[in-house]
Amino acid sequence: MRISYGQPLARDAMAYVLAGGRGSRLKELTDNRAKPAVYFGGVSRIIDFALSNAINSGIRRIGVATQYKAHSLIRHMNRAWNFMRPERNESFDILPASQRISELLWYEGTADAVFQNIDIIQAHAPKHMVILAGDHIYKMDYELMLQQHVNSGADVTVGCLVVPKADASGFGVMGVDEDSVITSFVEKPADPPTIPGDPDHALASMGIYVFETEFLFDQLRRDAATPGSTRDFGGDIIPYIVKHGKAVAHRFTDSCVRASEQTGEYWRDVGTLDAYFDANIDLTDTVPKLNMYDRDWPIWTDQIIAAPAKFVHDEEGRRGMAISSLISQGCIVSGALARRSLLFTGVKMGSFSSAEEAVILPYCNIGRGARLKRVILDSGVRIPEGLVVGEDPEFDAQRFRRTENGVCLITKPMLDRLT
Ligand code: ADQ
Ligand code: ADP
Repeated sequence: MRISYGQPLARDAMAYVLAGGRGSRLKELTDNRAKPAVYFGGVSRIIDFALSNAINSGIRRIGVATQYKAHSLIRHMNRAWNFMRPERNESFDILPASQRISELLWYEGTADAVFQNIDIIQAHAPKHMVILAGDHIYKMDYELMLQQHVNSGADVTVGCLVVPKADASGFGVMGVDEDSVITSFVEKPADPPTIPGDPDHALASMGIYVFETEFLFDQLRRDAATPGSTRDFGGDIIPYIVKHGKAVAHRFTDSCVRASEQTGEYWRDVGTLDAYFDANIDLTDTVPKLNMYDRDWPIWTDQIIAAPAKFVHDEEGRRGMAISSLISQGCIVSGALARRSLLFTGVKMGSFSSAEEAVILPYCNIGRGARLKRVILDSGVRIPEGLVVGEDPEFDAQRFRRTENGVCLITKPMLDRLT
């Protein structure tokens, strides 16, 4: 249940989602689509989490900056997120890097991806800007972060969470005082400073920020005129404000639990194939840490209308079954077995085939007798009859993308090379 604190600040805010990055550690999964467009959890795409959080927090003005291979991302947002009405002072702008400032320049860094669209943001006149990353899986009530921002009198409020020291060098890492004022900020340090009294953990930036709009614009203009700037929030804007102004940390724990029925903290980067695989397969647990069935905090998405998932006996009388699995619309499991697996829209499994710990993206076809274990199948993949993956590491590594944890990513070009 949400707690109301009077006039919501979210109504006068704009969420600005940075969705231009490739996510190169997802390897061939992001060969043709940006990381925010990667499918997650049976029906969603990664960006649906940030966008749903914005809508569920009460924000009604949204901009999304896209750059890298944005085709399926843009198509998805047009289908799923184009319900805002200008009559109600709502807006949804997709902002591809379109060389608005100079015909020679794409978005240089994340700050530039906002700077180049200042005029578009100004037209919507938001009081606050909530800058978000489009590539994380979590539920969070940004209204609470906005309230802290206003109450603390900060120039910028930075969302943060506690991470193990071993993981911290991939983040912006901060030090804070007893009032949560950020006293130091280092972007992706090789040797991350840890939390005083806790040498195993560091306080990491989630890459999400709240600013008063005019202050943000001033900072972006200043940064644009600074020689040598990489035009990045984590690399330039935030460290500058920490040094010259007042930056305050907002703990994720303070606004995640209230966001929904879900108990406990859940935030995942899913930036590597192993992290992506684990986060998906975790959803098949009896009580997963991420509640996707939460009506208080729904994760909106685009779903094509398809026939119900169907489980059939095949002609030889073998049962089609799914155990501890998420099966989407349009799937047919015929005389086959899915266990601890996710079948996204329109997947077909033929007789005597099996999938165990498999993340199967839309419109894949699993041929008769194929056996798949610990796999990620990219969308539209057709697994030939009798193919066995997950039983012979050498065979798998020669043909597919096999990770350290023994997860195999299989894409169409890999299968084309096989035949
Ligand atoms: P990174 O995770 O390295 O660090 P970064 O590459 O800056 O993230 O991308 C942040 C977001 O912006 C992503 O959602 C990405 O898709 C998008 N993006 C990247 N380049 C873009 C561009 N040119 N145009 C539009 N969008 C773009 C950041 C912070 C760290 C923080 C981590 C948390 O810099 O301080 O700890 O996020 O994940
Ligand atoms: P992405 O490019 O992010 O994977 P797309 O929406 O472009 O997402 O499509 C994913 C895959 O699904 C493609 O391989 C496409 O050929 C296939 N596909 C999409 N719609 C259908 C459909 N109605 N029937 C069969 N295959 C489809």
